[in-house]
Amino acid sequence: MTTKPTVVAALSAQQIELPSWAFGNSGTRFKVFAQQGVPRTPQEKIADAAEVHRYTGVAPSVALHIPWDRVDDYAALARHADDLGVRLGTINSNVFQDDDYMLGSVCHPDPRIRRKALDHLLACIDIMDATGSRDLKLWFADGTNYPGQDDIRARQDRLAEALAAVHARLGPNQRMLVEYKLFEPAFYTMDVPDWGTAYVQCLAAGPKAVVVVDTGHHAPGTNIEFIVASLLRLGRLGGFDFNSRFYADDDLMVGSADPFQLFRIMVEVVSAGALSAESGVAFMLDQCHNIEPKIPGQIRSVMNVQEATAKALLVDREALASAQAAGDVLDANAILMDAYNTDVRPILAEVRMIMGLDPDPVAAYARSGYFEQITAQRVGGQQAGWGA
Ligand code: PSV
Ligand code: MN
Repeated sequence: MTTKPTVVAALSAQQIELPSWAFGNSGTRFKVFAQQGVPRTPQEKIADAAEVHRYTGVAPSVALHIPWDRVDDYAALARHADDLGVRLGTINSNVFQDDDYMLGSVCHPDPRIRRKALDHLLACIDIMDATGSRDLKLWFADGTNYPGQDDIRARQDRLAEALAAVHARLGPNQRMLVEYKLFEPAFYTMDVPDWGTAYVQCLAAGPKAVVVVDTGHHAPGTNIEFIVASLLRLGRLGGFDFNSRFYADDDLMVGSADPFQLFRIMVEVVSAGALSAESGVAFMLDQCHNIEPKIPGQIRSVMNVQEATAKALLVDREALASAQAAGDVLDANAILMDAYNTDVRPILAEVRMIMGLDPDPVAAYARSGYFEQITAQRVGGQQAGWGA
């Protein structure tokens, strides 16, 4: 049975990366609602992310999206993060918001557009060199809307060519995370629609290419923990983009729509020994807070991941293994459900107090006055939004 000190140690060592774009204004294609105190610059986004880390203690890095977070001096941005007690994390490449990319980026039929997209990906690695980031995240909006629109196999070849070039440019301690998505913005074929395609492309690209599982990027009913278990077994799970979905790529707060699914995913992670930072699995949030305040939304999301993790750590592994070996279906299932049904909030409060934090991060943030401060200070200028 996992002992309490082991659970406490694992929970205090957990690291969850925040997305810079969670702090900007966001919405749907129907409306983006502006909120008060929203950052105008990458520096202000990092300051907000640092607040989430201040109250949770387990969110020490911020992912950037390029060009949304473009600055002149990335080393200076990394120092700014360091001054605020956090660091820059994954660099997310953006080859989907330029008119040139209407028919795709690295899979585009025109070699000029493919070259332009590849140059952007390579420029993102230059940024990683300056920020000290380990991971480059690659998500391609590439695909087709109509049967016959383009050659499916040729597009896979173009993708493979680009991924090989990116792989060749990576430094010894850098990785590329290939993200898949079932549909949207293309509706007939996406060029990386599923984990199988991502995995096959990673295998061809080389050992530094790993798959990232965005929990919102699957068809309803998909058994995501099976995918997670398979990728862990194959040594190609690079990380997660966590968020929740009811319908499609909703980007809601992780653990809000289906906390049991998040628990089942974390059970696979814990059972494969992949929770620690050294395991090479990156735990990132990829969310937008359209109608809720953003900093508390991120704090709540981090806490939701912590709760699912705590429950996964509480699974009595030895008892589960015996029940499984004995073919005791009901007992095995009951052992898992016992862990899921445990109220882990007291143990997480204890973990926070051991870490010198307030046991209630949401209340501590609300009391801090930070929101009132940014609301008063961030007047004028252009608020950041999805796309800037
Ligand atoms: C695409 O839907 C995605 O999940 C990718 O990770 C992008 O980089 C991110 O969302 C942008 O919000
Ligand atoms: Mn994502």
